[in-house]
Amino acid sequence: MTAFKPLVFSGVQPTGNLHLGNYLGAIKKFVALQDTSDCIYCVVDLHSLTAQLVHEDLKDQTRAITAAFLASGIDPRKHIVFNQSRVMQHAELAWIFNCVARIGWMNRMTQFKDKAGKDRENASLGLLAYPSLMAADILVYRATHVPVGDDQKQHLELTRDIAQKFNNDFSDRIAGLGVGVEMKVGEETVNGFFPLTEPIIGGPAARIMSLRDGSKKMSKSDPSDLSRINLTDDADSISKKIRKAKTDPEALPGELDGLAGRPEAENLVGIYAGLAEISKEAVLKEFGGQQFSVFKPALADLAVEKLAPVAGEMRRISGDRAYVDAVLSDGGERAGLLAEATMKTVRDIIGLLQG
Ligand code: AQP
Repeated sequence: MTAFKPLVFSGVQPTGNLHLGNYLGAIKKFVALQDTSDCIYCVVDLHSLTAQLVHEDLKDQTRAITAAFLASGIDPRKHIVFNQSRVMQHAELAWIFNCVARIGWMNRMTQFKDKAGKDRENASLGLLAYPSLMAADILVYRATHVPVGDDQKQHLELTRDIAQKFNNDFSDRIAGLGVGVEMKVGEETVNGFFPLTEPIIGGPAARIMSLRDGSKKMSKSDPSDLSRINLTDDADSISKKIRKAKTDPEALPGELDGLAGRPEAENLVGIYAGLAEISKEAVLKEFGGQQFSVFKPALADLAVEKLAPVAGEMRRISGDRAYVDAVLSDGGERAGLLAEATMKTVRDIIGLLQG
């Protein structure tokens, strides 16, 4: 039985300063996966248009995210790093997926509901169709694994739904052209052109929450800078933000159960665990019974120790704009070849008249 070749794909939007949530929830995983898989990492600039259509500095923000990838340790020679808009096949496949996916599926997305707010009728069509473009980003490479934070879980389920519907709708043509790959869906073995991509989510830092409100995720678009630790923050800012982070008056518990109903405490413990690459249980073993007056300085020291080298590298790499642009251009060319190979077959499957 042939199988899909394992391939990792993920993306980050150039919508502002990267924060600790992006770093622990996504980028650190990108770096770790490089040792075991072929990886494609993309700055998803077309996606960012759903947040803000007119950008003063979209090019520089795209370069800044690229610099963060490289500074964190992603190797652009062994893997592929590029920005989405260079490879037009993403948008082409997204259009096809717009015709495969159902409006009801999009309407159910919690990210759409959150971002559209009360005035949904006035939200852009792009915001509604965001998950369809995300599915295209992944499936134009027939990627099998996607490392993301927990907030993207629903979008990845939708990516699987789109792949499955495409495979079903075109099953005869896929079989006729002999371009299907066998895969397991539950108990059944089915033949499809697109893989049912697996999310890679998990660990203690899959969803880092705001430092000001343990019920909201840490986000680039939160108006309060105190809510997040930016990858570009200096040591003083990191320490100040952790010192001011909202907590409760109790000491840290010795066991995980003791964090129930204490979202801010749980968040800080998760951040420590993510940075130290240990479990939350191990953090509580060390700090159980201690007050935040002891835990917060230890967390601040750890955050500075882990983030300062990344921030320094980011500054150095950002200073070499020609290098960053060359990485994106080279990555775009390599990604474009892979994407075009997929699209040639997709056009055949659909029956579009080709040159
Ligand atoms: N708080 C978080 N905890 C863990 N992972 C997170 N991610 C984002 N926030 C957290 C993960 O980071 C990757 C890139 O995210 P993105 O920039 O493409 O999109 P986003 O999820 O919309 O990020 P933000 O920071 O919340 O931006 P805004 O404020 O613009 O919406 C993804 O893998 C994401 O899961």
